[in-house]
Amino acid sequence: MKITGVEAIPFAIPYTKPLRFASGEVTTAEHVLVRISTEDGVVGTAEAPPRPFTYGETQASIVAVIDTIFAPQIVGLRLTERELVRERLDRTVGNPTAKAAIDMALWDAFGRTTGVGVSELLGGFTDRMRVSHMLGFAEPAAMVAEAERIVDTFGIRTFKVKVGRRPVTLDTAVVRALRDRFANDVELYVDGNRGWTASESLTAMREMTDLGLTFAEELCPADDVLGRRWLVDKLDVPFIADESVVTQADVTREVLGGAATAISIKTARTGFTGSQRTHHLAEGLGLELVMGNQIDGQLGTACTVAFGAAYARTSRRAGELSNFLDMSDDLLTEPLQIRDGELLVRSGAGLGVDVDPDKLARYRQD
Ligand code: MUC
Ligand code: MG
Repeated sequence: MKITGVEAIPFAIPYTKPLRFASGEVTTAEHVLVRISTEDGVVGTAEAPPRPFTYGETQASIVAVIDTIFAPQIVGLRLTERELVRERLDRTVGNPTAKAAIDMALWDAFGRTTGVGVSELLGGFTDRMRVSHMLGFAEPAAMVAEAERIVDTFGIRTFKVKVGRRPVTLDTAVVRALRDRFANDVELYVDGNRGWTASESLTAMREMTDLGLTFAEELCPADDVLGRRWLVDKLDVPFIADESVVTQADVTREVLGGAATAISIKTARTGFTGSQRTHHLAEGLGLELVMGNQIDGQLGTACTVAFGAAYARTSRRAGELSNFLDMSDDLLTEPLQIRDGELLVRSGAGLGVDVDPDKLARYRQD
């Protein structure tokens, strides 16, 4: 089970439709495929999605930190020495998605070595999750039409609506149009990606009180410390912390400080090992959890559903598992399929998915 190689391969696959939100936009999935090989000839894989507007990482920085710092630190360790891996990687601050992809590739390799699925290794609670779809910025009519297509084609009935534009009525009109169109047949929540101030957020949430929102996510920056506490105190729905809770210490700080009341777990930023820690912390604190999407490709989505389905608390709510639908292609030999609003965990050892070598050859950038 000894690690013999760590590769970081940049690849780029265009989106058919860009995703726009308050902190940025994505037009091409410029991700990094991480492959970990062992002395037994096993290869574990995961993907890192660079999000400079969220974590400061770029595709080039992820490749560089893995090639020059992380790979030399972990080659020679055993797959089971995850705590040692974590301790070594954490000597470098930041770089969450690079670290997470290494962690998840290790779990995939361990599952393949032992012949057990990662989701079973993590907790094995269920084999599926309901799916929540993220609606990026557009005019109200276009966002309603997109939601109709997603309901009709995939049976998805939970939507996270991107908000955070000015004036706030641009976005509240979208949410109202969705509620008018679907009545109570869909679940709706909003994510501001820090686009509004605390007072704009409260104005918007008051304007939407009759619309039955389930959650509000990261409407204003956590760094507006007192403003955010003031806002969260006034809301009557749980306030999800997403990009403000990269580490478990962040979760503790934001929740105990009154700046969040629920947590988004993204395997793309905390891997499986860190996501377990966040899950257990949230359980101890009695917080609701949502499995978030770091605008993942299919490999990243397979990781999210493997983790989310592993626990009761992460599979209770619909998970954000559908952004890959807007990509023009992907790397897997067998594409993920969302049916009747659900995504199944892949059976098979490890993550249960394989990268198609021809597709990787077509999209790799090195
Ligand atoms: C999300 O939940 O915020 C958009 C920006 C980002 O960091 O993640 C995505 C989705
Ligand atoms: Mg978010």
